[in-house]
Amino acid sequence: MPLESVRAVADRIRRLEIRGARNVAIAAIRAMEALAEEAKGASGEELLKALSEAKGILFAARETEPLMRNAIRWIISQALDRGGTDARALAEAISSASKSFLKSLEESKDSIAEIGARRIRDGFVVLTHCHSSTVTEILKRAKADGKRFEVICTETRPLFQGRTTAREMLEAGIKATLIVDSAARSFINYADLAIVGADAITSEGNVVNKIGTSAIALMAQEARTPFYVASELLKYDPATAYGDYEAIEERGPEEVWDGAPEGLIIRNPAFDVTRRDFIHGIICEEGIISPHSVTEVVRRRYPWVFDRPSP
Ligand code: RI2
Repeated sequence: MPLESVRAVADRIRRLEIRGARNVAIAAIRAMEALAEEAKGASGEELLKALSEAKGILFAARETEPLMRNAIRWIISQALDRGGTDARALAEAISSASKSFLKSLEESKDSIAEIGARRIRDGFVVLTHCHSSTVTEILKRAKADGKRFEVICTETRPLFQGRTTAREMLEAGIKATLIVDSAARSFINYADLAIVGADAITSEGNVVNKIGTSAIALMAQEARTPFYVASELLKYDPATAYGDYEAIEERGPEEVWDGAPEGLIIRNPAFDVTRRDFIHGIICEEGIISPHSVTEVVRRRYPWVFDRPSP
């Protein structure tokens, strides 16, 4: 099977045309649905081989994407359980598992928005970093609930995703201020709350998010500004429970300085790790939980996550 849809989506993820952990996972799930469609006429053996290849291609697109990996693993395990080796049954199982995963992602987003919006009070200033669709959903829900508040967005070098957040806020009728990343320390004192998204949550309750997040968490601690992370529990990476470190994607130097002098070393990690001690709470579909309890909560709610993952 040619796997065209899967390759095309993986390319778009790699080039950051699709970004944000949720959007990446959704696009990958849709690619699996497309694969099931394309499988008409293929044998069970061909489809099983294609599934394994598709998984490899999608996993390799970006490395710090446990939500996508959990989703793909779950869909494949459902397909194998329900479809066996029959091509048609396998394709149907992939398609229905994909739909049900997408539905549960929507439900989680809705719960997180409802719970997170309650943390925002009238008159609040909320600081956020980068662009997280989970965070913007909370802010839009708070606005829909009639809260009056404003948002400070860091621009988020080098790719300026903060501009996306700022634009989205304006479109939602929310007052927004954009600052350069290095102004965060000057503005954290005006903030009543900081909320950021997550790309990955480790077994120790540490959070991997866009580079610069951990500095903001430190500042928030010093300024006594509560710092929250908004995330689906399925951004939990089970591999960290088995001893692996979460991989931190390092991107190309041209994103930082295109045309830099030859010989200059440029480092461009996409993410950093915020220790759990700096996080007031993780706003997730289960409620607001302590990062210390995340492994127990995931184990109770999504026990399959801990099925020893194939690499
Ligand atoms: P949602 C983004 O990473 C940001 O780090 C953001 O906080 C996180 O994904 C989660 O986004 P990137 O893909 O899943 O822009 O909340 O590198 O949309």
